[in-house]
Amino acid sequence: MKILRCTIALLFLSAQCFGGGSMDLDGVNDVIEPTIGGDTGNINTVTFGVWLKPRTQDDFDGIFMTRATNTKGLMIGSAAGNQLTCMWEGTRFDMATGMKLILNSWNFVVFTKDADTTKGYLYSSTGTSTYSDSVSNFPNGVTGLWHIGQDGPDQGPRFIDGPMANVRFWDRTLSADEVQEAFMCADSPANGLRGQWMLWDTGNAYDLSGNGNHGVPEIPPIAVSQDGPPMNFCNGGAM
Ligand SMILES: [Ca+2]
Repeated sequence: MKILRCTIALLFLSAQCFGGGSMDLDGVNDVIEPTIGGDTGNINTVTFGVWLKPRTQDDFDGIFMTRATNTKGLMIGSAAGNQLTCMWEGTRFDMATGMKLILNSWNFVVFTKDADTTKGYLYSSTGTSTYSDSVSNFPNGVTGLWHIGQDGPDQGPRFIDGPMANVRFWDRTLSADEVQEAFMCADSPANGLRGQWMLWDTGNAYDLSGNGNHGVPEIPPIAVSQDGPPMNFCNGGAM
């Protein structure tokens, strides 16, 4: 019975990670908007994770952002050459993380934040890179409207251009080992996950975390693509 349960769990995880592709954001007006509910608002540690395959990238293209209280979230920052950043309480948009997305190729990005530390992880076709510093501050809440694929409303052409999949949001800082597990789809669904949008469901972006933070395309429809994170990422396969 134990073995059967394990098999079912593994099948479920496998299907969760690589079941169906992505939403192919057009870089013009495609943005998906989940609202993070009140019960998930008052947390002081966070982890964000996302798969994306950009065709282009520019300063301030928003990956997973809110402006509900202060501007915060994942974005392509303004440090030289479009470096990835985890913007926080209106600051850190110009962090020199040294991490840059590879165009036209799948990238897995994770940032963690707590009161003392900001850490970044990038898995791409050119290898794995990490970032860490001791500049941080407590989140001032994460409740409210978030934007998958744009900096925020009325922020000009700050849209992601290309496929995105499996946007995840945790209420704690994942360790480096746990980030590796998330990359390999070996992590448990019940590990502090507060939002998970696979983005391969037609027309909508359902939150699979169980917290009901479903996303809505602001201007539907957004194209659903079969181009998803490649199978060979799973189980540590070569990129
Ligand atoms: Ca569109």
